Amino acid sequence: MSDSVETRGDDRTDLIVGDTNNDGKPDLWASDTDGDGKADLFQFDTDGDGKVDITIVDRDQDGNPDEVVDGDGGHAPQV
Ligand SMILES: [Ca+2]
Ligand SMILES: [Ca+2]
Ligand SMILES: [Ca+2]
Repeated sequence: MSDSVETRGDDRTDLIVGDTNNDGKPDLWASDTDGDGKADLFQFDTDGDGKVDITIVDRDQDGNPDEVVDGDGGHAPQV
């Protein structure tokens, strides 16, 4: 179980979905949770199993992480 993190909003729009290791599966997400078009939730699948390993929340959207947790933080990407 991973800790759950609080995000700015309850919506989720994936602004960026990346496949950094080119295995055909997404492993990087930058998402907007409050509908203002700016990313405030960043997630990384570092071991390539399709599940998020690190979740970073930038709650004030200043570009600096405000909270970092292991796992998806209760915000698993929609596949
Ligand atoms: Ca946002
Ligand atoms: Ca993983
Ligand atoms: Ca911040």
